Amino acid sequence: DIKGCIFDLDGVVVDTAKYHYLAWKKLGAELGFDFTEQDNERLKGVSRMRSLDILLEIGGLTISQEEKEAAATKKNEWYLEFIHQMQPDEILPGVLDFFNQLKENNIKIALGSASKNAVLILDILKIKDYFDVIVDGNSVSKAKPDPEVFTQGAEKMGLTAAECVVFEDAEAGVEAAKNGGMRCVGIGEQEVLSQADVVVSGFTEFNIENLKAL
Ligand code: B16
Ligand code: MG
Repeated sequence: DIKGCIFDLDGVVVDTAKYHYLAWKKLGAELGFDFTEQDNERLKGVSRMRSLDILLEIGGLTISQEEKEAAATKKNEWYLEFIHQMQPDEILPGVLDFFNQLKENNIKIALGSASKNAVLILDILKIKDYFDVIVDGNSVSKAKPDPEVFTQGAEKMGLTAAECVVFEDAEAGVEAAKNGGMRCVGIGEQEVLSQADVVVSGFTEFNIENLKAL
């Protein structure tokens, strides 16, 4: 029986990728190179420092550790300016409906995100109270596809991996769920997320009956 659902944040609950993109693009411009929306695809689900390494690789730049820390801090400050302007109506379609169905069925809700800003984002979207457990970039040491973020989520809910279902939009996130022995619903495209047990375009296509049938 499914007793808990673990949600990735960016790309599953809300599209913060567009704000990450604008902030990385600004940093790239400052460093003297262009950063495209296509480049940004490579940063989805990836930690902040690893994202910076990818950005620098795209720009063909090498900088010191100290400069990297400063650049990442700057990017995050720009990102936070966008985040603070977000509105609850930016929650992706069908998400709140699905959360309410889970509550009615006594299924626990956890967050499993790589973001260090996750709690702030849930606060701004006014949905923090839905979550029984929050695991984010501040509590994990190993990045997806390592299953740590999801296994911590299951443990904190007091559940086994087999009792949990993960919702993920990134390939590495789907891999992380499978590495943790969990069922996984991919949010996005079948070709990219083929390791997931089922792939849907979003929560307008997925309800509690679909969950029970997994
Ligand atoms: P921060 P997720 C990830 O969120 C984003 O997809 C990724 O682009 C970002 O670099 C990462 O969070 C870290 O975010 O800079 O806020 O710590 O998909 O794991 O919810
Ligand atoms: Mg994601």
